[in-house]
Amino acid sequence: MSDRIVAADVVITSPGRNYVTLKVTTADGVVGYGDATLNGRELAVASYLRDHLAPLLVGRDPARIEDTWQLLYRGAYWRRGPVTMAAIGAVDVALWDVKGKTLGQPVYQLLGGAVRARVLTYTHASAWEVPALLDAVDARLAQGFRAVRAQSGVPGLATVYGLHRDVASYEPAARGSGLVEERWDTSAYLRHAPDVLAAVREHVGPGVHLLHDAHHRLTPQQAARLGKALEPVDLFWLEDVTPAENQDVLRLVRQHTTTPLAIGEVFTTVFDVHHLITEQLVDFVRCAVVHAGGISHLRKILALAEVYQVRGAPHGPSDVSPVSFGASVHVGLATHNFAIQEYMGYPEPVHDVFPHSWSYADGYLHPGDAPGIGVELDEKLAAKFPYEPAYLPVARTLDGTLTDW
Ligand code: CS2
Ligand code: MG
Repeated sequence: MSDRIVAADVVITSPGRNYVTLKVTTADGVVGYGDATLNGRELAVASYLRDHLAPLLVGRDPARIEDTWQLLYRGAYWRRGPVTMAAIGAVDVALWDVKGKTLGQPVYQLLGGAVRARVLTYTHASAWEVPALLDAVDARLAQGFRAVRAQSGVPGLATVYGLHRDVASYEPAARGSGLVEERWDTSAYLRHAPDVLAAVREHVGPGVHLLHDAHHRLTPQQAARLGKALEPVDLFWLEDVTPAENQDVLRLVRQHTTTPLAIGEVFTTVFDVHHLITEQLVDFVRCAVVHAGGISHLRKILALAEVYQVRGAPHGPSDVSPVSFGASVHVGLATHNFAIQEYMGYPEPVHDVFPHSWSYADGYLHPGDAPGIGVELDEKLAAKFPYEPAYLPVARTLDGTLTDW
């Protein structure tokens, strides 16, 4: 192939929340898009791409996806980490997009073709009080979802990560450059959460998959206790029980509970999760296309996971843009041990800024059959939504000690 990359541009837009998109253009005029969004650290990845990777990309053969990945990963000397891996992920997805468009095939065909008809998805139901939470779950079931993540408020606490007292939505990043501080009390949460989830199970009956996210806040003992207390609820998974940099502690959790565990949204390479996988410390690995080096690297993580009967369940909040969300659904359709895709949904203008071939129907997703990833960027519309600083809150315990959010 004599075609070359002639431009690698970065577009930052904020249609309800911030997104960083890499646009790769080839000499033949083919355009590929990759998502480089890193919630709260968007501009660092934009600079990494503009200042350090774009000069390397211009003049390269876009067909050499794996070689480019190796160049960007090994060639920098500095490896891993979310900024580097999100930037490499954006390049990787943009090149898969170019390849698909060049060959006239949706990316899932290039990954070996469909292994299932559609990809199971779960969404969020969040509310401060239990009755409102049950209503939120009902609303999600009415939309056809068969799997729902349930989060509630905690008595005695004024705020809980991602929850709004009056709005049944979950969008943890607050616009504005000020730091938002929340108060957190794990004991109060542990006293309340099992009853909340039991009430949800009782309400929906046995046929619905229920999930819950503990947001990295528990000690190993607390995680074990919670997992055990939730066994009658029959969760699809309990997510991020501990700050999982110290992965050995999960052995203790495993010894005490059969509640399935899911971890990985903050991990960026196979080297960060291989222990979780090979020691079978989790049931689901949650690395996202965007944060784990793109389609090429996520496939390697999932290939390792397959050997150990660990299944893929990529992170899919609103801070994963429709571009990498689409890429994830292609991977989901073509990867045997892909279990479920999180779909939190997007603020309305996002669907217009990123017109996409992927679609949701009746609890499932499909990537569509447009060549490439099937997600475009309306640059004119994107320009109407300039970047606005937005940050996740931080949490302090009742005595004022900074804790895991
Ligand atoms: C959450 C995320 O979707 C999830 O499971 O943990 O919403 C997370 O809070 C954000 O992606 C942080 O950027
Ligand atoms: Mg999570």
